[in-house]
Amino acid sequence: MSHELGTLEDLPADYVAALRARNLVPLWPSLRGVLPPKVPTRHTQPTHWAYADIKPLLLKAGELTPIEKAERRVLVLANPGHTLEKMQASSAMYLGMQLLLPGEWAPSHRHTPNAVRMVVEGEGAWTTVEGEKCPMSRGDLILTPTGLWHEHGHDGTEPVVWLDVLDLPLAYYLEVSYHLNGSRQETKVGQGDRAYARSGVVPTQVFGRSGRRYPMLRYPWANAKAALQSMADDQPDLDCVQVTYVNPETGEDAENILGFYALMLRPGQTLTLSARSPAAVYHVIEGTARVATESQGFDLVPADTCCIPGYTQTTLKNGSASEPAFLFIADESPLHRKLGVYEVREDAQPAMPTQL
Ligand code: GTQ
Repeated sequence: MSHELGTLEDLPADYVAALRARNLVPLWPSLRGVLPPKVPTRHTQPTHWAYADIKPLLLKAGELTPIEKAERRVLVLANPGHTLEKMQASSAMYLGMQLLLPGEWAPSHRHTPNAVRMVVEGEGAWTTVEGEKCPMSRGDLILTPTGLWHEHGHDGTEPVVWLDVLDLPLAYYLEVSYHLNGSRQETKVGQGDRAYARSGVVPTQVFGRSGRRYPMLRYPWANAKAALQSMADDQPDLDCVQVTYVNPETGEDAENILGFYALMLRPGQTLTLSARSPAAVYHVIEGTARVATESQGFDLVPADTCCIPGYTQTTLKNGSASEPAFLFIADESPLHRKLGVYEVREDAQPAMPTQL
């Protein structure tokens, strides 16, 4: 049984004016808007950003704007469903393609939003995070979590480009987004990706844990790719050949708010992912893939990126029948789980998260 709710027009204009003058609003005309039936309203639209479009415009930015005038020379991958001015890919995710030219330096700062970098192309760049110098090569994932100092530099000879993924829209919405500037960091000896390089053994801390919330800051692509290939070889029937980037001391997601994964599509494979509450970003590291919802599809080539809203069944199809495809995925799962709103819909019938 559905009742038509009263509208604003049903009310006397002087009554509505009297409410408004006192910063009061009647709920019932807007109730269905904020609590729609079964499926949430999503501003996030399925959106594809082709690297072939981005790269020349990013290189042009390198000519137009010196690094000193940009601090971070980034073209933001903005979702039109949120309006471009909001600079967000989804409700919680921000995406940007950052360019650093040989010899340039993006000065040290730290901020409340968490960030990661997925290296797209070019050799010789590095990000120093809390004094740990992290070399950047194609496919590497570098964390710069909340509050940690970070700066980028480039000792190579060709432009370097990477994809930034931040939870900036959420931090901004929460009114907790700000930054502090610092000076060039002293780099220290030792790297988390070396100390934690062998699976199954982690450094023993005589006095408890390392005390570092983020013991590993650099996740080399060679390691993630090797793990995926082993899984695919060992388990020929496994559909979802995927690894999660985790904190090696706790096994928890690498960062607090966004989740990061690498996925392999076998040659010719089609993989259907159930509708889930978080929005997701797909970025091709190697190979080609089609990312499709029931209503739309995008054909992705290396370095292409797309965003799919939450509550949307998604089909991933390898574009090649002979080569595997490797995707980097970012999503809002850790946030949804912490908030208690994480949901998987195996069929069209919604079930509240508390019943799962
Ligand atoms: O590299 O520190 O895309 O602070 C946006 C904000 C990159 C960065 C972005 C940032 C950075």
